[in-house]
Amino acid sequence: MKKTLIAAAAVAAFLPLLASAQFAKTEDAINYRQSALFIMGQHFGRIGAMVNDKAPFDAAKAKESANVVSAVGKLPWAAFVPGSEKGGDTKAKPEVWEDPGKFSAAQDRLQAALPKLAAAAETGDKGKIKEAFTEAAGACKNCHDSFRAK
Ligand code: ASC
Repeated sequence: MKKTLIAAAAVAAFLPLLASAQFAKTEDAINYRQSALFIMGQHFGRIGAMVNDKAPFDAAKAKESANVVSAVGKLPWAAFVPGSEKGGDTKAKPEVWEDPGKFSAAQDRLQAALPKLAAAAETGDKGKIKEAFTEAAGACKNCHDSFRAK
């Protein structure tokens, strides 16, 4: 029991290090999260254009983009590693690291919204997709407002 506790404490102590170790350097972590967010923005934007009548609605394309956003939306967060507050052209605010609970809650809001967007896209119903898109856009904006510099 005691050994287990000591082992758990040791693992917990090194967790930030393990997370950081996924990236060879700080710039890689910043590039990784920015790349994932860029792909998300591209595909999210395509859905937005369609549901807001800026582009012809194509159910198959909406579905493809929703699936991309849903999958890639899982990726950026692990790249906000300690020490990557600076070191590239990051727009991440210090609050990402200063208020991890709030940052985590903002991620949870997106993670709740994205499967709904994917499910709505599965139906091919433009109205349902628009509704789910709006909810997801709210989650994007919520996080940007608090954690991304303009
Ligand atoms: C987009 C995009 C975002 C979000 C955000 C929603 O299309 O690239 O970051 O929507 O603007 O408010």
